[in-house]
Amino acid sequence: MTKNKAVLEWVNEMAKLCKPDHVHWCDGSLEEKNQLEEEAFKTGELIKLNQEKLPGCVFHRTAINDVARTEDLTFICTPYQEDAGPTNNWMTPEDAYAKAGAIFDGSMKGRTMYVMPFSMGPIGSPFSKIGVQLTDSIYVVLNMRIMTRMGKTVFDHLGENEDFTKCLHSKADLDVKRRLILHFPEENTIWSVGSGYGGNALLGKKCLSLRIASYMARQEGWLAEHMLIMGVEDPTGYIEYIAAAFPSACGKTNLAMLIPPEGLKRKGYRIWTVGDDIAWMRIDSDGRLWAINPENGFFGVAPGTNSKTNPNAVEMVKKDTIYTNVVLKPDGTVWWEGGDGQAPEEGIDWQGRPWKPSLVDEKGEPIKGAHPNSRFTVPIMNCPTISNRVEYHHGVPITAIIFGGKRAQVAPLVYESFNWQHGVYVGATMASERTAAQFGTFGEIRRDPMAMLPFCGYNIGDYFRHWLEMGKRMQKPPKIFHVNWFRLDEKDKFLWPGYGENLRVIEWIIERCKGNREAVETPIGYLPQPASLDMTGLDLSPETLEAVLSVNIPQWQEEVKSQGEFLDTIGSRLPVELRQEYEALAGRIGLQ
Ligand code: O2Y
Ligand code: MN
Repeated sequence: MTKNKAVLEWVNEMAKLCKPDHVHWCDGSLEEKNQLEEEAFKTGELIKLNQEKLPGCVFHRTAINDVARTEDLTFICTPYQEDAGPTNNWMTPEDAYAKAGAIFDGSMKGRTMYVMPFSMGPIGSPFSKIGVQLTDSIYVVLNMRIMTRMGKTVFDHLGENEDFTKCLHSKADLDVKRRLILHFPEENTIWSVGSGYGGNALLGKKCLSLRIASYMARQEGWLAEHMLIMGVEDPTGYIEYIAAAFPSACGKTNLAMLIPPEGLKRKGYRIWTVGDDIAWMRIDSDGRLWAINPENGFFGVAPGTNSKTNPNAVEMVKKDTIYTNVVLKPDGTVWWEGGDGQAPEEGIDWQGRPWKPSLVDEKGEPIKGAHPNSRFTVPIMNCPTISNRVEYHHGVPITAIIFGGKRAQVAPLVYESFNWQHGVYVGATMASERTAAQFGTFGEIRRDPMAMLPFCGYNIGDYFRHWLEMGKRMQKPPKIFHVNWFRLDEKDKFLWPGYGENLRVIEWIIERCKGNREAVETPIGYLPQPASLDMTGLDLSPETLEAVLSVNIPQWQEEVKSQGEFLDTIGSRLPVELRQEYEALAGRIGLQ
């Protein structure tokens, strides 16, 4: 399939280590997909779903100890710890290769090693990067086939070039004690062993497109970010594009596929989805920032996805979808908590056990049928709102960058930073409150700079420096905003209705970028005057709108103190400009 010497030598070397019975070079064809599915149906790795109701859909259950990314087992492997920085787990490359090598050794005996050439981004685009993943999991091959451009064309494009990311993956024995997700940015290499799921195993996603790509992006002068990209078509038919970073589990997929509320739909607004998770952004000759989505599919969370939260997602997962860890219904369809329709009277839960909605655990709590991190993997082309520019080699021009967190208090619905440097500070200090579903104390603040805390492949201080330098190189940088859809009132009720209504805020953001809307200057940035948000058709009292837009000074004094403590943890590579932004904010808020 390829004569590329570097590929052939590396595949040989890895095959010697993992000792598979067979090596299969993936061409990415439909016949190959069908064959692999048939094989996986026989072993039980996949279950064929009801093809009348869910054509082209299949179902998979992971091992019960393998249901999410494992940040504590994820490492950046560089000779010096300082280069991985204070926010990453670190190992020397020697230690990492030795530890993981011992687990990979013979891990594919009795199995087939699949060789998958893949492109992140349209094949041939100057934005795109090529990877080759080796894996012993058919489930992983079929997911990568959806999430990336995978197959022989990628090798044809690579030719003799040695510039590709070497991605080695084996499920091995799925023992969590023998699981490691290792990144070698200086060697353009990823080794992942002991997990068969999600971000741990689909190496084009978080491992390549964020951790390795963020390192490349710094070297090469671009940005690899944990951001959705969406086009907002205004009533004149003009489309502005925005990129938005939110920590995991903040509704990025829903926002990327938003359906305008009636009031704004009547005005003529439409949303076009470019991507829901990752943005690669470069400065073009027009001095603007242009973005592509390097992925080719969505790996979305099933629970909570329904016709109210995301009607487009409900539509797109009706065909050609891989479902993972949801409830299997007796009619060969699937269900999840927070999905459409009633829970089935009976079914099989994500662990393969008989399940019914009335089951409770020893504490009397309902037993969930679908795992909270259960997923659908679906081709981007299934999305009803897909942008016609997803295949454009230069992507889309970005007008605004939005940072957001899940904050019960403090952060108002929206504010605009004063300039690029202040915007970088806003992104660097953004935070979410931990929810009951996560590790740690409920309500505890987790700072998640640019939503990249688990994904930045190098020292976060250098990453902030890179953002500041990017701003200096752009003649027309995007404006930077912060949003918070999750503010609560004193009875713990959301002040803002969210979902489609968020377009009202996005409209204000875009109009601000065009210089068309008024704003109030506050110590934290520019906020909308309540009258400058279009509230047509939304029943929200003026008092509630005022509350969700309020800047509570005593709360902000505490917040700024906590931001300062976070900056102290970054160490000597924290850019002085961010310390200056802190001092300036502290002064404005009356802290000094
Ligand atoms: O749990 C996993 O392995 C998947 S995590 C994930 C998947 C799709 C998009 N974003 C994320 C994330 O954690 O940010
Ligand atoms: Mn994500």
